Amino acid sequence: MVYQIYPRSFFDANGDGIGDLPGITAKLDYLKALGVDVVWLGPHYDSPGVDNGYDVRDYRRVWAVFGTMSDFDRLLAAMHERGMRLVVDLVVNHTSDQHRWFAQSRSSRDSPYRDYYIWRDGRAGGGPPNNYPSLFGGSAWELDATTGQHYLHYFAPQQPDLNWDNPKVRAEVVDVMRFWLDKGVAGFRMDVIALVSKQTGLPDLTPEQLRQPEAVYASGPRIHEHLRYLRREVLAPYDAVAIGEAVGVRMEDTPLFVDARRGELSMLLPFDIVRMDRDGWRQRPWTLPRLKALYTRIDGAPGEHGWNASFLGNHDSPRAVSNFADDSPRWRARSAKALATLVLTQRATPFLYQGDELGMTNYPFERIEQYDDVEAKTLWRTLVETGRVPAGELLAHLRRTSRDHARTPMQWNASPHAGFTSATPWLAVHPNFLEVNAEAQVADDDSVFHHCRRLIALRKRMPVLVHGAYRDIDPAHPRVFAYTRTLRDEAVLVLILFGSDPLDYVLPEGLRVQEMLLDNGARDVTVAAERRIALSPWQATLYRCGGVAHADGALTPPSPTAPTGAPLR
Ligand code: TEU
Ligand code: CA
Repeated sequence: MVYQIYPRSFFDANGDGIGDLPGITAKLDYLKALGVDVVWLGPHYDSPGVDNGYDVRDYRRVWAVFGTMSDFDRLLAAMHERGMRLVVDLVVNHTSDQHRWFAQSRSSRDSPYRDYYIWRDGRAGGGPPNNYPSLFGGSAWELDATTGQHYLHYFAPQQPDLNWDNPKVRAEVVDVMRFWLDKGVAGFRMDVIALVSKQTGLPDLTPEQLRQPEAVYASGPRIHEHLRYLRREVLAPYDAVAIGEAVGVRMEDTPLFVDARRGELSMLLPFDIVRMDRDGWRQRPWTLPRLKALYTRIDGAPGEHGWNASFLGNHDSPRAVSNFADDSPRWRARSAKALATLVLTQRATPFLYQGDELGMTNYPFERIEQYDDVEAKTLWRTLVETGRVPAGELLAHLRRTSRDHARTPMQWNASPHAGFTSATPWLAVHPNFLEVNAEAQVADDDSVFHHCRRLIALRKRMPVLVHGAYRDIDPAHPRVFAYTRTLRDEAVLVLILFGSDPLDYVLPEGLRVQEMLLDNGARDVTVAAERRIALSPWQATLYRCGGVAHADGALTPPSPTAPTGAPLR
């Protein structure tokens, strides 16, 4: 089970208002109590902080605001003492524009570093070389006055894209990976790794392609060659885990990245669910059947020789309980537990994002000045300041989907600034920290924290929850998410009721529940003999069920002598 830490917002140990590495070390026992096996640490490298570290200035130096290299070594040693492993964030599609390579590259057309990046002349009549948009909004090209050429940046202008067609760049990346592996990290979460191979000739995008440019950016001609190179040169020799961030990857292409026989990545973090409701920067309404259909497709995507990652929150998404469930005071905790149940019962490595184990919620942003995120600011500059979109429309969108919702400081306790810092926090703390905080939840056995802890422990005890076949047993139901996990003669049924109205649910023919394994505190959990289950709002329950499992996850009805659904407590 992987726990994602956004270091800037986790815990501030030196009182400057910004989270840091000693802060993480101070909280390792909390993570151990939760059951964390692996920590994915967001970029900790020296950076000017335009994109909070996703703009690396020196890959071999710890960002001073987070601490020193000995702080990193102490953190890693403290993790190893607790049997935990560390995965670091590999950001090599681009560097910061303050990286020395780029300073050299932009200095002259003859620089030996010119081809570390992607430079092109503008169009004859002026303007950028092609119509590529940046994924943050605006053009993906920036004119550099010194040499009169444009350079490519899929993200902010301060994040120039590296040229992976240059073997020197690929060798530099391998060196950086070896540097951190030699220090003892277990592997990498690879930032936008599918984007590193650029389309030949960089032709304009068609109007259709412009609706989802990342799909073009993620299907470059040499991507699999480059990934096999990394596997051969460094990932295999160190037996390192390679977790690919899959923005832009089409689901049907998943096996090309993760089929173990191809020797590329260990797994992909699929974007289809967290971007399910998006049309560019706008958000579309979604339905539970659509979500369920995506889960079924994602479960099958890696193929029999591949593997998946399962997540609903990260530092680029709004808070899971606000985005997929109900963050009202009455249903926040119950529905956050329901989402954690969903994430932790998939045939995939489960990822929990910091604070989601507490059911932390979106922040009540009102004005653009309250946002920190370069993406929010770029959207404001390119859409509102140009008069294309009314301020109110963009603010309404950002209030639901901005990445800053996930970056408000971790809520540790009810002391000032939620115990995150003794100074003024770099980003506002959510006002609900008095009720929603780790200390209160560790002391409350019925909390989201303890539900996650029990789920993680159960998953470790039951191979069927890790490797069992996944089968949605009621894909059309508008409110119930019901699926089985089956492995040989073991079968678990997961029932989750979305929404705050109770519902009597009738199990499909042939399915019988035998015992309740875990539920999210929906007190009146009963299983009547005739297959009817009275589900209470946002109930999430795991049942062991009878019947013999087949490879496709189908269940043969239990033998007539098997106990029917006896009433449970
Ligand atoms: O995110 C890539 C990515 O998918 C984001 O562009 C996201 O889709 C977009 O912001 C829409 O919300 C990775 C990192 O996770 C992100 O934090 C970085 O900003 C980005 O790459 C550039 O490194
Ligand atoms: Ca600090």
